[in-house]
Amino acid sequence: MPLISKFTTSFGTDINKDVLVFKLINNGITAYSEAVTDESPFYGPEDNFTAFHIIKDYLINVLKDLPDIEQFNEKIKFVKENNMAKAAIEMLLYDYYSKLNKKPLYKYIGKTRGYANVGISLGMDDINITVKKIEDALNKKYKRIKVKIKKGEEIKILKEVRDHFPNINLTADANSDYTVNDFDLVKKIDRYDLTYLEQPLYHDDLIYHAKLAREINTPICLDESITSPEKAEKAFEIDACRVINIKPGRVGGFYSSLKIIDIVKKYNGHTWIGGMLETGIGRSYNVAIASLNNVDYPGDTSPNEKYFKNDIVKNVFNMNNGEIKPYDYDGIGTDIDEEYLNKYTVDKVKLI
Ligand code: OSB
Ligand code: MG
Repeated sequence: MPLISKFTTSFGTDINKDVLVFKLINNGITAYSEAVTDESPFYGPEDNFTAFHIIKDYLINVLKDLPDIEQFNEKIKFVKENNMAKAAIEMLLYDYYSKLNKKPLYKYIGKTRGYANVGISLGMDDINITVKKIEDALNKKYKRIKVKIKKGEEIKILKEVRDHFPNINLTADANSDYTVNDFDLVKKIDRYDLTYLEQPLYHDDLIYHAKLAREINTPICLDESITSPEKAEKAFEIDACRVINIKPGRVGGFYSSLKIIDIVKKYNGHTWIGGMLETGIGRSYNVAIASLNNVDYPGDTSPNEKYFKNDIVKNVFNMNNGEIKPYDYDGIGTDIDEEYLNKYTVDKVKLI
């Protein structure tokens, strides 16, 4: 699916979204999910090919007996890591069971405020384009602006953005571009008064983030490093971060995401729901969980129109005053646009 605008991070540029979509039909119920893997393992260790393999050769066997969500999470422990593959199937079960219970997903999973607070994630661009995109986002009432940075470009980007917008809720995401030798450079980011700095160091690190946290005033938010509730617990135990970006795909699904939300609360941290440039299917899961009371910061859950001219759902989200309401239909509530789904489909496999 072509993206409306290219998306550049410290690890690369996306111009298209290549996505695995899953469909489960049972008992007259149709559930959908997507894997948040990409073509290449540049954000984390998985990609579309590894996820497909893990699902086809291991996870589908567990799904066959239609376990409940807890059983599913228990039974797939024999597969180590591969969280994005696991999440795609686990979340399919969340859609299925919330539909079976005739509840919208956002009411099925916890106490909700009824809407998600929305921020925007802007890829790296010519700085004038970034400034223009921030103006647009502020006009649309986004509640937080996140810019992507990389080593050597951070000062240029953040200085320019702060000069134009001295008072906005601003954050920066390095996608693990810095090393333990870059602390002096990273500490300069303190000047720009960020609400937090997202994943400055190695994708799987906690210890050096804790060390950096002792030397910098800007709170650290972890994304890539938090792959499980255990990791979240460890991160807070050693003060590696004050904030966690939860991507349900990265942590193995909703069951782990909900546990992490509780852990963040226990340590008086902050949390928000991230994004992986999802289609309307994955987006509906993200908006549902972002609406929970204990998700206190605005997430990367922009309306569909930021990403795709023609999404594969008909009922796209609208944002009002920086807020998006989850659908009030059962489950994830998406109305699949079969025409565009077919148009973009390059391959189809029946797994069960
Ligand atoms: O690090 O949060 C990230 C997109 C792809 C991979 C990693 C990240 C992102 C984003 C975009 O920041 C969030 C979104 O708008 O979906
Ligand atoms: Mg991130």
